[in-house]
Amino acid sequence: SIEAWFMDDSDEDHRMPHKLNPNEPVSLKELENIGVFYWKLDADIYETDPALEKIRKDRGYSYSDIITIDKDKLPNYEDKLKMFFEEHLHLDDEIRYILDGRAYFDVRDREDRWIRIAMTKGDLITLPAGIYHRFTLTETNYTQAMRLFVGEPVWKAYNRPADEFDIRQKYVSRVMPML
Ligand code: KMT
Ligand code: NI
Repeated sequence: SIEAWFMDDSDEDHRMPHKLNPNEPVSLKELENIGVFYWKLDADIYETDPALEKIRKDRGYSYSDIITIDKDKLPNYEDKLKMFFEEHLHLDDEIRYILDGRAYFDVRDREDRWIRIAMTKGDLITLPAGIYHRFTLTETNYTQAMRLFVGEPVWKAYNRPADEFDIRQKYVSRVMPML
């Protein structure tokens, strides 16, 4: 199952785990409450996997590509990682399937605390449109991920603050209806 936890607020290297002491884990249920969904798949067979095909068909994920995040393989590696780690949102869901290596996705909870989601090979996650989040490699400095999208991909990120966007307000009213 997935491993997630509330982050400490130290400024040390963000590729380290940043767990609280004692650790405060976050359950899959809590992630679902903020619109984050997760599947475990067999990444060794991603090219022919019927389970992946079914998710793609059911959810309309018509587009896919593969990004390798490695210093020697990704053009503008440092700039891209810096951008990915800026807190941002998108107008569409962010769907990522880890084929190799490791990565962290950090998402804000309802009280604006950071939850860190540890992703390893075979983990597929969907972050809802409008959620504030960021991405980093781990201390292993390498991952390969499939990026999925409904229709033609739009990668544009809007850095926080982006509270006036319709998609943000829709997201907030969906997951925080009492506010
Ligand atoms: C994003 O928008 O946060 C990303 O694309 C993260 C990097 S893709 C593995
Ligand atoms: Ni993003």
